[in-house]
Amino acid sequence: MTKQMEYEIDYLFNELTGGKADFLNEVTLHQALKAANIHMDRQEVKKIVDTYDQNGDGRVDKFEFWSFMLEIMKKELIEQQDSIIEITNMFHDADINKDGVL
Ligand SMILES: [Ca+2]
Repeated sequence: MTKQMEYEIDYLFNELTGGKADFLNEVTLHQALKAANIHMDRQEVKKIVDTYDQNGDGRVDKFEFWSFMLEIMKKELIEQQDSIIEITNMFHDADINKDGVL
């Protein structure tokens, strides 16, 4: 977890809530997405809120938003590492005489 990531999550949360609330719900998320030109119907927005909302109060508070974002970022990090391993393997495959040079 870097300071940059912390900043980005905080920034995104404030963007979505308009800095006016410490939680998101179906209505505020729907408005935020619309403002960002992302058009989802209420059913889709509800699905997102349900995914974020861990204690089932119909709201996504900052803590829930954080843990969701961390999961996404971790997944992305793992995918990045996977592609590094893939590239390394490709290098080893192409390095037929195994002298470490192509
Ligand atoms: Ca909640």
